[in-house]
Amino acid sequence: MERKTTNPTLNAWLDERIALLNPDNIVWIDGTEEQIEALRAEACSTGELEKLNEELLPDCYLHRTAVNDVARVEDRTFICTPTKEEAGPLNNWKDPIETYKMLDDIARGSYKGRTMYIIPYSMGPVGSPFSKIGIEITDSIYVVLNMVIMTRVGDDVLEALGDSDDWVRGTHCKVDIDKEKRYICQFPQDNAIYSVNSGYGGNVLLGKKCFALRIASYQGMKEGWQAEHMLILGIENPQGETKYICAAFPSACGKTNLAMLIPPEGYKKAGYKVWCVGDDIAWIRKGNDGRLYAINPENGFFGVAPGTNEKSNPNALASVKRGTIFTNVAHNLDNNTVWWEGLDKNPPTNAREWTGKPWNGAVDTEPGAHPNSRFTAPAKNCPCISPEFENPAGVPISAFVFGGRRAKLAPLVYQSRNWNHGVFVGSVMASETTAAAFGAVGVVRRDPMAMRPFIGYDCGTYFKHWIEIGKTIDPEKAPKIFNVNWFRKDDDGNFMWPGFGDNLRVLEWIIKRCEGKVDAVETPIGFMPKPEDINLKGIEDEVSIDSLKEMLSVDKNLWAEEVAGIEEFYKELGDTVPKELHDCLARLKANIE
Ligand code: GTP
Ligand code: SPV
Ligand code: MN
Repeated sequence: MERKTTNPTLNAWLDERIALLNPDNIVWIDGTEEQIEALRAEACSTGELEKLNEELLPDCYLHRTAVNDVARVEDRTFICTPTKEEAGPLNNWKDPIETYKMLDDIARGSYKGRTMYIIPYSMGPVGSPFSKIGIEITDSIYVVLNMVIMTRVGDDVLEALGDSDDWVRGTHCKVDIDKEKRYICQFPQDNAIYSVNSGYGGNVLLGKKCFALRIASYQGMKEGWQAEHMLILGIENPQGETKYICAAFPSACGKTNLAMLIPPEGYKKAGYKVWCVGDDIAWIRKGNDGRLYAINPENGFFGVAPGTNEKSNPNALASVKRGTIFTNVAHNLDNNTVWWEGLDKNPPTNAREWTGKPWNGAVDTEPGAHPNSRFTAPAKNCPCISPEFENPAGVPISAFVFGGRRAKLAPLVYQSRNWNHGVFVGSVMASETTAAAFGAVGVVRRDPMAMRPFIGYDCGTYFKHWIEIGKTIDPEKAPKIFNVNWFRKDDDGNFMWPGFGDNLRVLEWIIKRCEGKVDAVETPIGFMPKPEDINLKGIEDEVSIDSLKEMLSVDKNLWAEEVAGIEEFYKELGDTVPKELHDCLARLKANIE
């Protein structure tokens, strides 16, 4: 093999991997346009990609995964630590030694007749003190082309790595896309990831959930920083000052939409602007001034396609107009473009649905796009990408916001009393499940900090890490912590809150709270807005003041049930749940009674 680096641990690992996987060819990905263009052409020649209309969607491609391989597989995702306790009760656990052996047996010889691509990538701007380097080997051009969009790839990454041993080993093998032998395994103590028998997004773009959340959350716990499933956005007020918010919502619960929101008319006129720093993952650490700073370790968006339209998220739509890979959407054969449910009211009549079968767009047949169909778009395409996107020092965080899909119970917004109570609020999050992972959709489950499938170690210890971080920040400088719920439904099952751009109305209250510019009402669960402090100008027809009052009410009977649910959850998590959180739970229980 061609040696591209003197790095001894990298060279030794590659030698060992090559001997095991037995590729016909080996290609180092250098990230140059010529190399990428050649790979696109090759993928088109084999049908792995289809080139879309060059005028309407320049440099855009369509990819279909196997029908059985369309989402993350949480039941086949494992944290492999020497003891089961280290992985904790929410993770599937396997013994590392046995698991390496099992995976090697599955992967052995599987690159025969194929090419091994070696992808050196950086999570975070190359050279930033926040950033970390990974090497992913894969036999999938689709993975290479997605990683090139989602991360920083190329020779400068190898240069930045030098001879260091601080890099994440990632092995991906398509094998036969056999779902019975599909495994997504993380080895936090070894900085290693091993993914076999899948070709879908979160299972195989190893920089994303596997590294930037599962491995990185463990690294953060050891090294004193945080890796979170959070968007990062900046809100610029009419005076030109920008405040940054990090928000954690579970998969397919609105991060991309919030991160790119367009202010309602009145706000736009007044001069408000929203800037997107990130839509899925935040790496957070304390800066020299004692405040918390966040970077987005990614370089693109792997966003949910269905529901994205000119009204809900025009910035996302603009982002996917060029250089984008679409996965599992419908293919409009009349003009060689793409379509998904909720794009517009005109489904193509001469089309193929996401599996490739002919489709006439009739709404009473099967959907055209898979509910978890996605776009992979470069961050630089986004019209509202923040000028701070590449800032190696990150952006200062004013507020953390937690939220999920709750048809009942959770109010539109409330604020925690202090840091520890905020950690409690995040720890008890619950949300209805979505199509982003295999399994039933719409079932309420506990999803602490939107990290349930992504914490690379024990959940109670992760809460402890949050509490410890709080102790190191001056309370004056600590982000304030909030909870929101855009998904409250009325008795007829309609969403009560218009959501999307109008969510800025709630963020405005949050920012005002951070600046000490607005009062709040103390309730049993925390601080809530006075209804008149949520600006409804322009949406009075959609949201009556009575409806808003209902969204801001605390139903003690429902909350008593919730307390029982939380007690059960904490019991499941065991004795690593910190005392500070048990104290918050006791206080909530007393407040409700
Ligand atoms: P992942 O990429 O899976 O982590 O998801 P995400 O959190 O970025 O979710 P995304 O923004 O893609 O939203 C997923 C779905 O939620 C889309 O179908 C949206 O239409 C819907 N959604 C987003 N924001 C809102 C909102 O404010 N109100 C309502 N009712 N639906 C929303
Ligand atoms: C999620 O499921 O939270 C995603 C998509 O962001 S995936 O990369 O597939 O995990
Ligand atoms: Mn996500």
